[in-house]
Formats: sequence, C-alpha cells, structure tokens
Amino acid sequence: MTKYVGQSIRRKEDYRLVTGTGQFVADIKMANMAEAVFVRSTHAHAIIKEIDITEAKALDGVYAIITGLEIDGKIKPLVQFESHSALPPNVEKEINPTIRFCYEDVLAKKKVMYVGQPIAVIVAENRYIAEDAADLIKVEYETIPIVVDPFKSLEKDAPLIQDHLDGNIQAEFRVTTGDADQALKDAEHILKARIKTPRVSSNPLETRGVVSTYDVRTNQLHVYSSTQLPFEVRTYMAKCLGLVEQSIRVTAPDVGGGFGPKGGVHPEEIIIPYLSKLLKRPVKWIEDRLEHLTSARHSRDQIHDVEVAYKQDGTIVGIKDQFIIDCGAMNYFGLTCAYNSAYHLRGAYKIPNYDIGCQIVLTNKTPNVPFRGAGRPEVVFVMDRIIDMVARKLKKDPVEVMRKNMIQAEEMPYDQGILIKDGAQLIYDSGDYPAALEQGLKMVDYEGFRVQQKEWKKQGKLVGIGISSYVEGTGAGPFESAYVTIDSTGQVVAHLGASPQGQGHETVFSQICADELMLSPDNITIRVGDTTNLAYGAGTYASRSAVNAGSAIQAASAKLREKVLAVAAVMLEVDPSDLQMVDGKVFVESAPKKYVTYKEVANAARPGSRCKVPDGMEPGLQVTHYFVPPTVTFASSVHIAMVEVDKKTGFVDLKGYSVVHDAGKVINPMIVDGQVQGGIAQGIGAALYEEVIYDEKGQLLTGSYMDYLLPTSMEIPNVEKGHQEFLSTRNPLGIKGVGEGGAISPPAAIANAVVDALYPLDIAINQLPISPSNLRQWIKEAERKQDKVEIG
Ligand code: MCN
Repeated sequence: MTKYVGQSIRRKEDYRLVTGTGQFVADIKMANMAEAVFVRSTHAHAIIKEIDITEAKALDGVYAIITGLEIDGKIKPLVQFESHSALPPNVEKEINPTIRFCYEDVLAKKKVMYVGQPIAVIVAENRYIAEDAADLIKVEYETIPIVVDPFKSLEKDAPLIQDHLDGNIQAEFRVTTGDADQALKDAEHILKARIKTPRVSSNPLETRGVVSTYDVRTNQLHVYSSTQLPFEVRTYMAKCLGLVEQSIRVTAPDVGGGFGPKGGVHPEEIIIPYLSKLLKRPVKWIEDRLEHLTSARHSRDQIHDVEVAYKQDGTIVGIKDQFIIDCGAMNYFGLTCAYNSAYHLRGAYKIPNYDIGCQIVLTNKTPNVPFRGAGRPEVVFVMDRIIDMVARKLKKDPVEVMRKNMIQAEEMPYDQGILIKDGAQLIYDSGDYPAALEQGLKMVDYEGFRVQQKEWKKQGKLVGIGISSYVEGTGAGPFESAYVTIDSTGQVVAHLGASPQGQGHETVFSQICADELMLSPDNITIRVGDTTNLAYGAGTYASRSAVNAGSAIQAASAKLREKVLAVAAVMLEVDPSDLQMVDGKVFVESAPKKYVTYKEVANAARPGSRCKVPDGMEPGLQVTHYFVPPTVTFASSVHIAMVEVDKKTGFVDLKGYSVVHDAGKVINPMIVDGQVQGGIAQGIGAALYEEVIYDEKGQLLTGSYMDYLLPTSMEIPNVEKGHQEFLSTRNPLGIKGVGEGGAISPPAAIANAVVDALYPLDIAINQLPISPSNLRQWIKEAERKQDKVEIG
C-alpha cells in the first residue's frame, strides 16, 4: 500500500482557494447582519476628555455606539496571555525575571496609549453608514508627553505608558552560561557593536475580521474570526465577557495569512461578540488596510549591544549582549520573543561563555507581538553579522570563521548549557550544520564565485555573497489535539486543534492519517479551525503544527486502526493479527475473500445490544489524542545570498538565493518548499524594504503601501533549495517545523552579501532595512571614515 507521508501530493484546499470559492470572514453574509466600524485614537498619548456621539447617533441606520466608559465593568481588559507568559520554576530561578503586569482596555477609557488604539465602535445597517457616523464622532483629547524612543522611555522622568507601573520596563531577565566577563577580560580581540532590527508589520493578504452571531434560544455566541488561535479566542472571550466557554463557539474559516499577529486575542474579538449579543443580531467587522498597518500588532524592534571576545584564529570565545525590545504600549506575549532571542543567538555555534540580558520596554506605539521567526531573525542578524565582522577584522573569509565555530555532527546531541523557556535543557537533538554549510557552498560554487568576483570587481561590478545559518527550536508545546472518527457511512473525519492560514494542513494531516488507516488522503476529511469538536486545542504558531498536530493525528489514527481491527476481528471471528487493512476494507489475510468494510465496522461499533466492540473498549469509532512534546525540536538551515550593489543609487539587486534546510521527516516536500520560499519572501522584505516608522509625536509615517514597501514577485528570486533530513528524536515521525524558517536568515545573508560586495570599503550593516537611502548614507559615512577608499 502506498505511503503518503513524504510525497508531494497536491494541496487539497487549493481548488477552493484558487477558484474563489474559499470562505473567508469577509465572505460571510447573514440575514439581519449589521456592520461595525471602530473609531481609533489619532494621538499617541492623550487623556480622553470627552467623546461626543450625539450627531453620529442621530444618523439613520446607526444601531449602537459604544465607548470605553459604557463598557466599564462589563468587559474586562485584555491582559498578558497566560499560556505564553507562565515560566516553570527552574527557568524563574535561572533567569531571575521581573515581569510587570500590564493591560489594555478593549476600548480605551481614560487615556490612549498609541495611535490606532480603539476608543469607540459604531454598529450600523451597513459599513457606509457606520463609516459616516465615525466621522461625526468628536473626541476631545488632552495630549500628554509622548515617548517613542525606547532609550528615552527608560529615563527616570519619562512619561509612564501603563499608569499603574513605576516605570516603562515591562520585563527584564538575564541568561548566562560560562563566564562572558572573564572571556572578555582574557580576550585576544574584542568586537563591540550595536545591531538593530526595526519594527515591521506582517501584512497578510487578508486583513483581520470578526463576525459574531448570537442565538437567543441557546444563549450561544458563534464567532468567526480570522484567527490563528480559535481556542485562545474562546478562552479570552469567556474571561473578558464573563461567560462560560461552552456558550461560545469560535470558528476560524479560511484564513488568508496570519504570520503571528493574527495569533493572540484582539480587542475586536471581544467587542464584536459583545455587540452581537447586545443587539441580538449578527455583527461584522472587517479591518481595512490602514487599520491593519496602524492597529494590527507590529513586531521585531530589537536593539542589541554586543561585546564579543575572539581569538586570532577566528574562534569566538564569549558573547555579552544587552538588548532592548520596544514592545509598544502593551506586552501580550510575555517573554516569548525575548526568550526566543536569548536562547537562539548562538545558533549553530559553540560559544562557551554567554551572557545575554533583556529589557522589554513600553513606548507609545502599537503593541509588538511575535511575527514569523519570533525573536530569531533579530538574533540571527546579530550573530551572523558578528561572524562576518570578526572575519573581516581578521582578514579571513567568513566561511573560515563559520567552520571554526560550528558545532560538529559528532557532537550531537549538543547541550548549549542553558534552559529553554519550557524548562528543558537547551539540547539540539539532531542535525549536521557543517554538512549543510558545505552543501550550500557547493550549490553556489563558492570557490568559483570568489574567482569570478575578482573579475567582476575589476569591471566595476560590485557583486557579493553572504551567508547565514540558523538553528530553530520548533514544535513548541504545550500540546495539540486530534479527534479522528469513522462515521456510519464509513467516512473518516479528523478534527484538529491547530488550524491553517495557508500552510496546507488539510493535505498534510490527511497524508498522515491515510498512512495509519490504509486509505488515500482523498478519502479523509480534515476539519480545522473550530472549537466545537475538541475540548482543547492550542493553535498555529511557532512552526508547531506538523510536529504537534501531526503527532496527535498519527497517534489518534493508529489507536483508531487498532479499534477497527478489534471490532473486525469479532465480526469475522478471527484473531486481529490475522487481519489486514487496505482501502477501506479489513481482510482476513489467510482467506482474502472474507472481509468487512469500514462502514460495516462503524455500524457494528454503534452502542447497543448488537455492538461488536470487544469488552473493555468504548463503543463507537472515535479517538481523541493529545500529543505533548517533551520540548522543542531543532530545525536548521544555511542561506546564501548573492547581490549586486549599485553604489551610486544604493540599490541592491538580489542575483541569487540558495538554501539548505533540515525539517526532519518531511510530510509533503512541495509544501515544505513552498513554506521556505514564502518565508524567504518575507525575509527579503525585512532585509531590503520594510520598516514601520513613527515620528517623535508617535504618528505613524508608514500608513500605506506607498510608504511601507513590500517586495513583490518581481523582487523575489527563485530560491534554489537543498535538503537534509535528520529525524527529530522528540516525536514519533521525526518531524521538525519549517513554517518560520525561511524568514529567519535573509536579513543576515543579504546584509553580509552587501558588505562583501562593497569590500574593502569598511561598511558595517548593523541595521535594517538596506534601503537605497540607508545604504547611500552608510556608504558615505564609510567613505568619509576611510578617506574615500576606492573599490575594485
Ligand atoms: N511540513 C511538512 N514537513 C515537515 C514540516 C512541515 O510537510 N517536516 C508542512 C506542515 O505540515 C505544514 C507546513 O509545512 O503544512 C508548515 O508546518 P509547520 O512548520 O509545522 O508550521 P505550522 O503549520 O505550525 O504553521 C505556522 C508557521 C508560522 S509560525 C508562521 S508565522 C507562518 C508559517 O507557518 N505563517 C504562515 N507559514 C505560513 N504560510 C502561510 N501561507 N501563511 C501564513 O500565515
């Protein structure tokens, strides 16, 4: 029987997605449905003196207008998500964190903390009327001092963002192993640098959206949200609205990209259900693009001050890093990105003395949350720029310094000497990083490139090559769920706690289930994104679904197979070991004409006096399994970028891009390649184009795609992909995650390539994006410093 895991079968969901028959939140239309529009703060920091809704309320077709004060005491504020914030005691002890409670009212009551914060909502017959009414609402503000620079926010007399705190440090902690101070004292050489990754926005094709209906008869809310986490939305809706979870059903229908910021819970996911219950009718809200750029949560925004101790031969002996995350006005995800950064910085390198401290700082900006990579692109940029700078100081090729410091295959599993946030020891489970590097170098003919590069430079062509490598903890817990059933028609239906935003889950999970139940994936229906059929689900983030949901459906399907065999054995009066399953039938191996179909088995398993389920087993063909990973599993990759730089304009032309990656056992190679390609597109955006910019008044200057540049298909080269398959030792199929990986390394690889193209001009690209204007500026500064060194 064909095995489907490992095959590039076509994505089952694509027919509906590419023929326009998908069902996104915006597609939902219901009788009697009203539409909502939010009024958002136009100030970064201000007291709300008065909100005058008189004129707006008088507009024909306006059903309700709600402000923060009106819901005071009725809706609890949003707080830090517990599932992401709680630390096990051993981690608490080790990193000694200070974490300060902060919150955000779902509609601002007394003051606003950032531009775009929701302060009122209008529900009307349709969106046109609601938008007109929004224009008629007059908000009187009294502006108060604003702070947008995280360093200024740390100053003693800085304006307080969260009024109940005594400062703007939301959290701080330190992770250490070895003795970095001593390593720096004893160092042959020391490198110091400030390396910054700017704030970016995730920009899924589909903006956010919520539709809520209220059933008066059952007192049930059914909420459709473009969320990555339907179960979390249910939990926080219940908490904030004071409801029981059973009275809430959350559905994530087709979701057009999420990338992190559609994870968590947003004010709109609380207030729209509240309004549908209040008005006893369906209410719909669809975010527009300006709202998305302004109010949908941002990401990254880290500044690292590093000191590196290294030897003349290129060995890096120690790193000390103090970094800041500008989390905007509220930190929803606790130490998630911060700790990811702290434990991923050293990547594929063995650096025995390590000391990293973090401060999460509040400012008058939109809250900052995880986005594809979640703290890793920032530190991979730091680490790979360090490698490159050390190499250039020592006049060595960066590859030599990479080779010198990389963990060797025979050293696996490798203990990095610190803890992971889940409390486990940071031990890389499997992989061969030097082999990935060598494979990548071969793919781009690195040596040949170096020869050719000299020729190009003689001709005045500034062509460079840059490398980045990362190791990523994927498949984070705490668990994932699968519920697999065979109904009375013989149909296999599997429900999963994780739901997709474009990753192809319906395909990959049917591949796993198919292998266990000896069926074709076409015969398996995967249901995702609904809280109805499972008591618990975690959701899609942290490149975790293949590992966790994949393992859950594998185990649930295997248990179901055992049950089908047990019932069939009773029906056929043979021992289960004499049975074989093929294509929806269970055969007696020694008498292949004797068989029963899954449909017959399902009917024989029905409860009642004719039930053929053996004693000790529950009737029915349904199994739920919760997979709990022991800890994360480590995927890895090497990225190599080739660029040509136009020194006059500062334009970087990406000539080629190659990747070697290890995702453990691959379920569907085509989907994995697509994930890598898509991630790289976002990484290229981060490297060359994207930056959320605020002025000193906290006003967003990048509120449209004229100002916030995204790469298009024209800017994305076809990525050459090489594969490794080192099985994970932490789940039964040996899977590692891949969804974020592509986005992690491009900034580092491209920055290193640009530095290489401009060499011997001593230009340190320690900031992103490498936009033409930034690069022109850095070139000018470097030329000034070097008294106009000529290149070539
Ligand atoms: N896969 C596989 N074999 C493996 C690993 C993964 O076939 N060894 C498949 C999976 O089965 C899944 C896909 O690759 O179909 C990604 O798997 P995984 O790495 O488990 O990631 P998740 O499914 O948990 O998705 C989350 C991840 C993250 S964190 C972000 S951000 C992201 C990403 O996926 N957002 C995306 N990829 C995205 N892709 C799309 N189209 N849209 C997004 O919003």
